[in-house]
Amino acid sequence: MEVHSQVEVHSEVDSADKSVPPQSAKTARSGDPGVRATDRSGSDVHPKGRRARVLLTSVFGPYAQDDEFGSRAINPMELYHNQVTRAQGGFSLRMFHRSWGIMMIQQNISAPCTVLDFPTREDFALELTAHDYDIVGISSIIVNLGKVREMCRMVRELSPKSTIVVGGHVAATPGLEHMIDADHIVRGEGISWMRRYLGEDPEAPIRHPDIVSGLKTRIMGIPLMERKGGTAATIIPSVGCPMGCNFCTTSAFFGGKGKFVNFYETGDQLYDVMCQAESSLGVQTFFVMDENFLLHKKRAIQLLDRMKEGRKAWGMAVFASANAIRQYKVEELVELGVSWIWMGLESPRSKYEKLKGTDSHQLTRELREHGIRVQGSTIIGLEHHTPDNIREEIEYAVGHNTDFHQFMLYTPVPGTPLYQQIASEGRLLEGIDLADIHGQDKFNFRHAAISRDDSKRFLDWAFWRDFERNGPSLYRMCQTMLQGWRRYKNYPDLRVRERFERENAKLRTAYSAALWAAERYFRKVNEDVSRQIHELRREIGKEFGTVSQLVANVAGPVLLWTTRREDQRLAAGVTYEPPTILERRNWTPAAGRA
Ligand code: B12
Ligand code: SF4
Repeated sequence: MEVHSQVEVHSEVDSADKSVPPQSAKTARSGDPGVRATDRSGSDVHPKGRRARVLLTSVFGPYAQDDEFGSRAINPMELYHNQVTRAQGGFSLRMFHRSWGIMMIQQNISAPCTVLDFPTREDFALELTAHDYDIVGISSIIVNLGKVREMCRMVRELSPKSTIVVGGHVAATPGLEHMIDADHIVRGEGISWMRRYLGEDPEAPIRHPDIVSGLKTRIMGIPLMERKGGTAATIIPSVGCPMGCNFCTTSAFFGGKGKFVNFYETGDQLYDVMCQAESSLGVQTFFVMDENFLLHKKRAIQLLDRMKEGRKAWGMAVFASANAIRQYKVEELVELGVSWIWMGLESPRSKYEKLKGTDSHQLTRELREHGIRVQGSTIIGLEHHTPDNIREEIEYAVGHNTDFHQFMLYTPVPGTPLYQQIASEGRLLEGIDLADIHGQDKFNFRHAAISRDDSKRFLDWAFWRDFERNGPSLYRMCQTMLQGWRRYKNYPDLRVRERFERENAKLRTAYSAALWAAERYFRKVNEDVSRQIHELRREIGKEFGTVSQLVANVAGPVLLWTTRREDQRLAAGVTYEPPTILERRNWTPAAGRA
């Protein structure tokens, strides 16, 4: 097996039964909106069936730069620094996430399959020429369409016999078949599509891959050590969301209002998947990638029952809408291990169903008091926003004092009801490159009251104001953790005590040092935040005694120095890119023979 320069290679040779002949195509799983938009091969099943060699790849980098393929410096391949903590300088959380869609597909087909994640163009070219791939599957979202076009061109040139399949959210682009040279464009759920295409049973149970949720984490200028079990495992129970908010691409892509695709219907199934991740990855914490995990209460409660039976002190980061959260008592969430919730806080005046009847300020406060970190998500530039009311609305959002806050421009993205509506009103701006329609720069439509340039100014101001008023997210997280610790350290359920003990161990050590550094850092630039951090440090000292103070005094100055150095690096234009990763499955030397 070749090793590309700077490429991390993971390999697993799986003894899938190759003696079974290809089956005829079956109907998709219920709820599967997979659509074949173009089919130049004229066949539903690849002639080689499950013996076909498959390459699944994400689009090429580097990402955090402006280039002709659609990379944008403002749109790095990072969750937090892109959309959440980008104004927090050296305190911004830097982290990458793998392309889970293609990992899921790879795990659920029996054909020999390579996943190439975050390649450079050179890596991609090398892989195409090193092996005879029958199928090249490219995964992308809409902003990266220019890269898909280039990758299709490269496949035609370097591996002309390969069938090109394009999937992921990019498939929602109207007229995509005329923009790229692909054989199949797959809309919606991809596992069942690929299984069908390989002559496998599209309805077979879903096998979950082992996924470490984040990689190359860095904060305050320090890369965090990567050790087994140190990072949460990603679990993907379903895709889509039945709430169907008009702007929501994920919901629209998997069927829209009232629809979604479940990979695991029951809490029992989910429990088994989590046990598997626990034993293979050594984790106790899970990043549950489901747009609205708590909405499915029966499944969540069944999972809780199994966790109690199995004495699991697991922690869980979830996405959930306010209406879904309100179905539970907060103690129930705590017992379920929910330690972090990503919640939409669109606007007090918005009409989204999920927020109806909720005092989101009060809900946020309550969750934090119970040790649940809250990541709010607020949209800038809703229809009712004007230059006169938007500052007040941003203040309202920032006033939630969430641990993290994502801001995003109201953006009609192709494939959504909002896009159709704005298009039919003739309000889409012409000549905007798809690479710039991502919600972190400027409007792509004519807003009744806010200009395109002002949209960026307001968005930037929201990030800045949140940081100015509430301080670094790291500090807010520590605040929530301490509140949770105080409330639950003597809780009757041992699992809950164990989890809080585990999660809060860092408050005594690394976080104490980080807070020492943060307090000093802000003394000159934001006295108020510095005072708040000082107060928290005093409380932590009271709770954990001299150990935390000792660690803070020794390691704090180092962190202060690394944070300032990081600020300088960022000011000098340093950016971060994910590593290229190559993983093979069902791969034997014969399978890979060119
Ligand atoms: C993780 C994630 C990221 C990661 C990227 C990880 C990566 N390696 O690419 C990070 C955090 C970096 C990220 C960044 C961005 N993201 Co993002 N991200 C997600 C998120 C939360 C999860 C994706 C996921 O894994 N889902 C679970 C898997 C199983 O689903 P899936 O990827 O859709 O895959 C399924 C199908 O689509 C299909 N499929 C996928 N690939 C392929 C390939 C083939 C060949 C086939 C046949 C099928 C197929 O099969 C899969 C199984 O059913 C989604 C929201 C969501 N819930 O999906 C947003 C989402 C994909 N992101 C989105 C956006 C807009 C962005 C940003 C532009 C945001 C921004 N402005 O800040 C940036 C772009 C960065 C960049 N330079 O490219 C949008 C995409 C919108 C669109 N229509 O294109 C989404 C849907 C969020 C949203 N609702 O707005 N993102
Ligand atoms: S609740 Fe969230 S995930 Fe569901 S449709 Fe609305 S924005 Fe999308």
